[in-house]
Amino acid sequence: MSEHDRRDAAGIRETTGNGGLSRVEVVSALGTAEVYLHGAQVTQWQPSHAAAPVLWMSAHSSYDPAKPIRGGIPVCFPWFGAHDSDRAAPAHGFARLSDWTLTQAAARDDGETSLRFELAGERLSEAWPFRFRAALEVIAGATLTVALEVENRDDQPFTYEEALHTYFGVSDIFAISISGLERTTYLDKVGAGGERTQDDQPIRFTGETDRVYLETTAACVIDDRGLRRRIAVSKEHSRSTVVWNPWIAKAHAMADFGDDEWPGMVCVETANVGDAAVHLLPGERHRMTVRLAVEPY
Ligand code: TA6
Repeated sequence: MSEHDRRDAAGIRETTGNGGLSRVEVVSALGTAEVYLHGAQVTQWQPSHAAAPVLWMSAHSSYDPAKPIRGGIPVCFPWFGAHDSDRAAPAHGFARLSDWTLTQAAARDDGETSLRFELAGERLSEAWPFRFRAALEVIAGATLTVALEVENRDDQPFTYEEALHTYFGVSDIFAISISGLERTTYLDKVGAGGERTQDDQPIRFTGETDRVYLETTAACVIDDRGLRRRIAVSKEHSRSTVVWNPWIAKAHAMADFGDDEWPGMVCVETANVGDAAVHLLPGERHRMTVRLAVEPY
C-alpha cells in the first residue's frame, strides 16, 4: 500500500477515486464519509447508526475534471444556476469544477472527523473577476456539518450567490414529505414559473419540482416512511432554501442522471441566492453552514 493510500490513526485516507480523481475517505466509529478534491464535493456520508447512505449519488455521474460530479453536496459558487449575462459561464459557478486543496484533516475529541479544503482565487473567471478565498469545512461522524466560508481578498466589494446543493437518498419520492417551509413564499421554476406560497402542509411530490424558497432560515425535515427515518437539515446564515426533483423528462435529458433514478432522490439546498446574495467589502468574510442529522423512527 502506498503512503498515499495509508489510512492514518484518525481513520483518514487520501486515495485515488473514480476517474482518477483525488478523494479523501473517512472511516471512524461514528460513521464514514468521502470528499473529492474536485469541487471539494462530499460524495458520501453514513453515520454508524444509519442503515443506508444519507447522500444520493448518480450511478451515471461523471468523474471528469471538466464536469461536475452528480450527487452528494455540490458547492455552487459564486453564482447559482445559469450566469445572468455570460452564457458560456458554467452553471452554478466555477467552484464545483475547481481543484480544491486539503489543508487540514484531524480527528476531534468528540470522535467526529474535521476536514478543511481551500480554493484561493485570482480572478478565476471573467464572469466574476475578483480575488477571494473560499474554504469548505466538513465535520463528519454521527452528524454532518458543512460550512462554506468566503473572504473578499480584493480591493473592491463583490457580491456572490452560494448553495450547498445537497442530494439526499430517499426510499421513494412518493413516500416522503418535507416540513419546515409551510406558508413560505417560493419562486417556482417549473413551467410558466412565478412566485407562489407554500400552503400550511409539508411538501409532497407529484411532478417536477424546482422551487427557490425566499427569505427562510428554517430547518427542514425530510420524513421518509420507506426508510423509516427523518433527516434534519438545519442551517446558519442562509436565507434561501431550494427544493428540487427533476422527475421523468429532466432526468432523461441529463446524461449523468439515470432515467430511472429520479424517484430515489431529492435535493434540499442550503443557499443564499437572488435578493439573499452575499455582499462583502474588502477583507470581510461570510460563512454559511448546513448540519445534517438522521433520526431513525
Ligand atoms: O437546484 C436546482 C437546479 O438549479 C435545477 O434547476 C437544476 O438545474 C439543478 O439545479 C441541477 O443543476 P446542474 O447544473 O447540476 O445539472
